[in-house]
Amino acid sequence: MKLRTDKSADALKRAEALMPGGVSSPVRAFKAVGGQPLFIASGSGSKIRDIDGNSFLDYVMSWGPLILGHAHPAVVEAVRKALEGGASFGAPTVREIELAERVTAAMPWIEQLRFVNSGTEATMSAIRLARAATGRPGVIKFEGCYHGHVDALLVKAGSGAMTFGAPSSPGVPEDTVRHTHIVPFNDLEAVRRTLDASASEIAAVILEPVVGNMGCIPPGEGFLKGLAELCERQGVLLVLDEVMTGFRVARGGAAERYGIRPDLVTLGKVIGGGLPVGAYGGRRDLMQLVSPVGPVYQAGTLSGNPLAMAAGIATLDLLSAAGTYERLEAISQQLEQGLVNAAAEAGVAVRVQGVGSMLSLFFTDQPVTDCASALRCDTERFGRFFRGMLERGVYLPPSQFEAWFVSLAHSEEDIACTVQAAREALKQTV
Ligand code: HOZ
Repeated sequence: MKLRTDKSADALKRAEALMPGGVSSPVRAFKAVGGQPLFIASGSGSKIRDIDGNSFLDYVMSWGPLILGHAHPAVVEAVRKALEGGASFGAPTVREIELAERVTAAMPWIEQLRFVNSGTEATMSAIRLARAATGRPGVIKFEGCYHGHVDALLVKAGSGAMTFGAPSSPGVPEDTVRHTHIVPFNDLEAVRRTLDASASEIAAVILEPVVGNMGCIPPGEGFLKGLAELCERQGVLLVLDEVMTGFRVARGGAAERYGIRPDLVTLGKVIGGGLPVGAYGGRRDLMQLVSPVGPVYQAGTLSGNPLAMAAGIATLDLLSAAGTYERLEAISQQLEQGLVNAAAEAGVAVRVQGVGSMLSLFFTDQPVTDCASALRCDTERFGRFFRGMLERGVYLPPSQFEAWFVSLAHSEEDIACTVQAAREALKQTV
């Protein structure tokens, strides 16, 4: 299908004059895949429509939050009701309690939490808290994991930083990252060596338990449990960044799925149902150090925003229905298997990797287990595939190093259309 792009092209010119790259977040600019970004007008269920009137099956899903699909009626109604009662007060509201109750019921290792406005704020605050609690400055971070654009964590980072080949950003002073120790993902020995050498200076190990920001990379067998044991032995806090995986790979996130108990957890995306939100929480004794109970300062004008709380409550309530995650898992499996078959038919070597309703199709014939193996993928080919899918009405994340997200709104028919599109688009990449 030939896409109409005149209106998006005009919008891009206007946007570029006003905003770097014409976008509010780098990967959206399509620079890694060629072509120009499309300006989206609306979304409903599994589909989005751009301002030129093209319609797409969406697997970006706002980068993860929209697990129910676009504009779910229950979320729309909850937000409408909240907005009619006032958009923000900068004072406590009962909705914060209601969302906190739902989160802590699903993730009992979160004994207390604090709402913030984004995943970046959540990880930044969790690291500050871990440092304060242990009195140590060091943090172990994994190469290719992305925890938002927090200075101390913007080293060998995934997501847009990896997509644009600037994994460690200028503007982050050397001194700020002096205490950030980088190890390869899935490499327990490297963590052990780092801890053996400097445990007394390490406050925390932070990671995406299932990586979504170098494409989807699952933890190897025993990796998370091994990590939890190492942390416990060395008195180092385990911080799970579940911004992407929380309420996504299981109701209780990756901690539930892999049976581990983190000290601190960061959340975002799904718990805000598509509105800006973040949260960090965990052991009560640690959270009691947060201001105003303790001395660790952190605050925010729009934190616990009523609209975000309302969208989150409506979303988590729908997710608690019996069979929800089984259905998500089944439809995602269907997509993964369909993509594997399509690639085999097209004679293209790919790896399809997924956990729950997150997945990636990597242009490589080798397993992708860490940053080094992700970087060996053929990104040019991914760009051709991306453009071929777009022409066929499928909107994928515009980078090899981002995860696709399946929602409860995706039907079996949507998956069949996607697989058919992939069959054709993969052949074009040869
Ligand atoms: N870095 C985000 C996903 N990993 C993308 C944010 C966005 O462009 O919205």
